[in-house]
Amino acid sequence: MHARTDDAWIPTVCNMCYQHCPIVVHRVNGVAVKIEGNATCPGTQGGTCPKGNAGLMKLYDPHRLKRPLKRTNSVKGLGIDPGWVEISWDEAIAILVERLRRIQATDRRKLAVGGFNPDSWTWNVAFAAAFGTPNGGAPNMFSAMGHMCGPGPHGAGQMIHGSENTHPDADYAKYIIIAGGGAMEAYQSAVAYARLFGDARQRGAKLVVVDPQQSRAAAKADEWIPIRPATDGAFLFGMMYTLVHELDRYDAEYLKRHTNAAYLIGADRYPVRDPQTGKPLIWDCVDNVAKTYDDPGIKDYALFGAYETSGGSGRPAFHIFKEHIRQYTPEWAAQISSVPAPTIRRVAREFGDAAQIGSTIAIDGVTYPYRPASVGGYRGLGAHTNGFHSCWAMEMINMLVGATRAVGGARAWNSSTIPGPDGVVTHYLAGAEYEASTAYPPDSITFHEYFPVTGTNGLIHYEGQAHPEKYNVTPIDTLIMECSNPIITGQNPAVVIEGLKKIPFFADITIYLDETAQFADLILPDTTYLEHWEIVGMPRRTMWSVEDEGIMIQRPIVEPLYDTRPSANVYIELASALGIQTGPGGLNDALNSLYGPAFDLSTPYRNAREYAETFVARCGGVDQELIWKQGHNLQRIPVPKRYLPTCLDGFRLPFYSVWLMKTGDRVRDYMEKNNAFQHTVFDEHMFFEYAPLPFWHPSVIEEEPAEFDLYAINWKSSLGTAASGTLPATNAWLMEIAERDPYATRILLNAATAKRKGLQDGTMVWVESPHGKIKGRLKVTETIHPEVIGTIGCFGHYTDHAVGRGRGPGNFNVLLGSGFRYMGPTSLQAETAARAKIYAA
Ligand SMILES: Nc1nc2c(c(=O)[nH]1)N[C@H]1C(S)=C(S)[C@@H](COP(=O)(O)OP(=O)(O)OC[C@H]3O[C@@H](n4cnc5c(=O)[nH]c(N)nc54)[C@H](O)[C@@H]3O)O[C@H]1N2
Ligand SMILES: Nc1nc2c(c(=O)[nH]1)N[C@H]1C(S)=C(S)[C@@H](COP(=O)(O)OP(=O)(O)OC[C@H]3O[C@@H](n4cnc5c(=O)[nH]c(N)nc54)[C@H](O)[C@@H]3O)O[C@H]1N2
Ligand code: SF4
Ligand SMILES: [Mo]
Repeated sequence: MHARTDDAWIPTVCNMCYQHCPIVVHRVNGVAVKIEGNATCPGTQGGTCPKGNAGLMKLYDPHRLKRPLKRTNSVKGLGIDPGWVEISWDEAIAILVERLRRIQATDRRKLAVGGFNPDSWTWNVAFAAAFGTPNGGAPNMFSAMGHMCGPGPHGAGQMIHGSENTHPDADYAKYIIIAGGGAMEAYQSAVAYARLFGDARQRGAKLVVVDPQQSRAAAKADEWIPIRPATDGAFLFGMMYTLVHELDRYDAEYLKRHTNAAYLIGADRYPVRDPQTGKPLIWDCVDNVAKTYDDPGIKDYALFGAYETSGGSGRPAFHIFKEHIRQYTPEWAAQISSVPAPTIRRVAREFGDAAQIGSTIAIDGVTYPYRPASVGGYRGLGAHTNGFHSCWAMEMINMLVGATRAVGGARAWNSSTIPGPDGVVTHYLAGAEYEASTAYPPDSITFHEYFPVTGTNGLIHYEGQAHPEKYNVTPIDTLIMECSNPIITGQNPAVVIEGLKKIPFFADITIYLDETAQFADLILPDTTYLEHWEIVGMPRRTMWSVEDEGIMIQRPIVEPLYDTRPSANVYIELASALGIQTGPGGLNDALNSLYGPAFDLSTPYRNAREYAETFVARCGGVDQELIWKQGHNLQRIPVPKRYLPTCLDGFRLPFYSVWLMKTGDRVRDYMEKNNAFQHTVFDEHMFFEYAPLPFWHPSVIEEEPAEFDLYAINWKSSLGTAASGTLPATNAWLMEIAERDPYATRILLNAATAKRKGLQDGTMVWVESPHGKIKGRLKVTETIHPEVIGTIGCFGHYTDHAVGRGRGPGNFNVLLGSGFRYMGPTSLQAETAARAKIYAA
């Protein structure tokens, strides 16, 4: 027995996924021995999920990289030995600096910086900005994260309420519909949501989960509604039909006052404007006259009718909406989604009743609108080619009953709304950025000029790099990518490999020699979150997805185990060597634009620790001591910032999206003016989603040949998947649990379907799509829709770094299509479901 010379519980922040739950880590004699939740966090109240708990196995993983590596074999390809040689950090940095100096002096666009490490992505964004390359703004550059994750939900959330995501206000909800979100496992903080949803149900709230498989959320819900993949939009339109056309149930007052639903729309689909002021007009149905939308003398707004005004004739946007959804009856929706029409009608009625339209609630002595019903969802709803419109339909139904930003209704990830034109809120995707970046050929390989309604693309970068002539983009020379393994996590590995081979120089900041690292020229071994200093959380200082805001700081529990360096320190060192750390436009300046003024432009801070300490000193206010003591000063977002009417600052939500329509017109103009249709593979298809109202269109997978009679889907479990670390396959503890779980490493098929196909539980089967096939062991179950084959998580690793190598059902993503056709035409959202068949192996 050794004496305990060191025995401490140290507060820091989890990075086993991006939710950033505060944790405390027990260190004994220099060894981290236990991770627990940090009880001082209002959202998590001291919980962690299984992944958070298993973080020690990441720190002490024997497969971790131990020092920098240089490639000696210039030929890159699958199964080709890179010929790694160990080098010193000095040499590694010198190689990179030399290369970056050359790019700095010639064409700065030739550098791309990306990847997504939830801890430290702000560093690569800031570094790219300071370097002056347009190929870095999206934090997801060249990673899988960009397109496989949330461009559908993010685009729709941004457009409607200025926030990347929408989720139920579980604190006050009475009726929650989750359509395609792994609530309590993945969607929002698993830890906080398990508690919040549990509490809500104990209060009597009803939880309805719409999902092709009986997720853990569905298992804990009052009702599970199995749905055909990629058809949630139809289900939601069917509900809206019932609410509007059958029940006459919608929040007219909310629509009039908090949205632009009463704005008069002309035959050209744009608002009818007052000739004098140029402001949109509404029809005052008491005075029977047109008034500008902001006229303080409005007595009441017309939502229906046709009106002649001095600015032309028009109908209220809501009238147009009602006519538009007349086609979407529950019977129609049932045929598409497989959810029976009576179920759609019943859920719509329950939802409409639960919304308590017209009711109010007093919190802290202030009265707020109370609409305790909402629909939330994430990748299941959005990660399809039609996902942007499905997520938009979710936003519409929430607005329809007055729930968006109301107490008990649909909450936003962040509380910032940006005032836009015509009294309507806008968001960071709109405006100046797009107007400015209209060079042709495009300056960037982000495809931002072609697809302004997305902050996160991904795979299309690889296609642009592999085939620049098809897209008329300038290929890059050097990629610095961090914490990403797109060969496993990307939509289709073949495309990623093709693109990677065409990148002349690729520096990978990683902790494993994973599949993607095999294509690197330089490997910079990172520290894990338990070995470094970092300012974490969204720049706006909220946790990613619990309604807590404040400052969170990671600090090392142990010194870096090997000859590894925190990625932040690499960026700092590079910036310093390149002369872009200080001064206007430098790294410090770029960090200030993300975090608010914290850093002196003239100070050459030496490392991430100095940045973290400066940040706390400048931005921590009276809480500095508290932040150091408990690792954070998180508080619930104050009530007035969360809810209507105060949260909108007098602006309205776009029930009718003029912005999207206008953006479509602008893109078309840009393409036509530049003859881009002649120069690129793009065609009319890229415009069809730009409309003022969402509409139903099937996913591209419905065009696959009929022999692929089933659907294949994949989801994240509480044991892992990706972002970050492709768990459980890279974590010994999680892998051990996964293998004991009867579902986690299997191919799931409904019992009736298995019987029809003569397939027995436990046998080996092939799942084949038009694009690829995987083999695995069958699990026959009642917990999945009869038309659906399911697999959980990311498997299919084939390099030594993953303990899960050769275990599990193979890489689901080989089943997915590739190319622009398999992405959302507006959002570039990857289609993550496939049509497939299943047969005995
Ligand atoms: N445990 C865990 N938590 C995580 C992560 C992780 O790797 N593991 N990663 C984080 C990241 S990066 C993200 S983006 C979030 C994602 O969080 P989620 O969006 O919750 O993640 P998924 O599991 O991909 O999908 C959610 C659900 O959608 C269902 N689904 C699939 N297709 C459809 C469909 O067409 N319609 C409907 N209605 N449902 C469908 C799946 O069965 C699954 O239950 O999680 C974050 N949190
Ligand atoms: N089949 C399937 N594919 C998916 C998903 C899914 O649910 N199923 N989810 C999609 C989603 S939502 C996302 S966001 C993406 C995420 O996909 P990626 O962006 O690829 O992220 P991860 O898989 O989390 O991490 C990949 C690599 O990061 C490295 N890594 C781990 N920890 C660290 C660290 O601390 N520092 C550094 N520098 N490197 C580290 C490891 O080498 C690991 O292989 O995957 C997408 N792909
Ligand atoms: S939800 Fe994510 S951040 Fe929170 S404990 Fe689990 S892995 Fe860590
Ligand atoms: Mo993600």
